[in-house]
Amino acid sequence: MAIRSIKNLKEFSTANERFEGAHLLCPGCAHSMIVRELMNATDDNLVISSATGCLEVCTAVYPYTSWDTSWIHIGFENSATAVAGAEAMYKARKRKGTLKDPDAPVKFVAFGGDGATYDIGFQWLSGAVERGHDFTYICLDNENYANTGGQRSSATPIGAHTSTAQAGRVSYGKKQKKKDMVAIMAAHGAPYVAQLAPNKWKIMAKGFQKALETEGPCFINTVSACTTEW
Ligand SMILES: Cc1ncc(C[n+]2csc(CCOP(=O)(O)OP(=O)(O)O)c2C)c(N)n1
Repeated sequence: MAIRSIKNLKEFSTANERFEGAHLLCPGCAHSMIVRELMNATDDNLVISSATGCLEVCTAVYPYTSWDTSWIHIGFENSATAVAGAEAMYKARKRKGTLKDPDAPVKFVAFGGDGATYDIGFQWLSGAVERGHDFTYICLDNENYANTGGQRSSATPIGAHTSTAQAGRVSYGKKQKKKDMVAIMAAHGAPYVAQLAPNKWKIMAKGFQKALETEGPCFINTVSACTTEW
């Protein structure tokens, strides 16, 4: 795998412009920082899928796209399945010798919000990890269903105020604890799992590179500050 040097932030952050700036994510939203950092972490070709959520609705507003790479938009629930299917097809075509450039290095990456990952896409993610596809799943964990108005998810921490778990006279907010998704993915036997955040950009970049070069299904939960709902 072609790994980018992560010594210098300025060089690293402009290394590989495959995610265009003119998207509609909120100012300060960490989703775009996480995506850009992942795409800057390698020079390999990327096949990316995005679940429905803030990332998808803000980066693919017809007829424009921010994605200067292969990109699949799929339903809220099955980002993992979409990229696992692409990976299986790639392997099959490589075996049959029908790829145009069989030696070009390619990595498969699925993005999903916490609603897509912890709740509605949970069984699809679990299946793709159990089958052992060679891909990296990155959860953009802003701890709520931001795209649809800030509803609670199972990644929302206890006590948080959301539009469907309100704090006030009757309740202190969400009553359940945050689901430990990283532990659940580790229990699947995933060869690499991590919890990362863009405030420590070098650590996050190293984690991305580790996941991309590790064979098999890797899972990274990235904490993505939500400027609208937090
Ligand atoms: C099966 C299904 N249920 C509900 C929706 C409506 N929906 C679209 S995006 C979204 C919220 C996404 O939340 P999350 O995955 O946390 O990503 P975020 O928008 O916070 O980045 C919902 C509920 C849908 N598109 N499909």
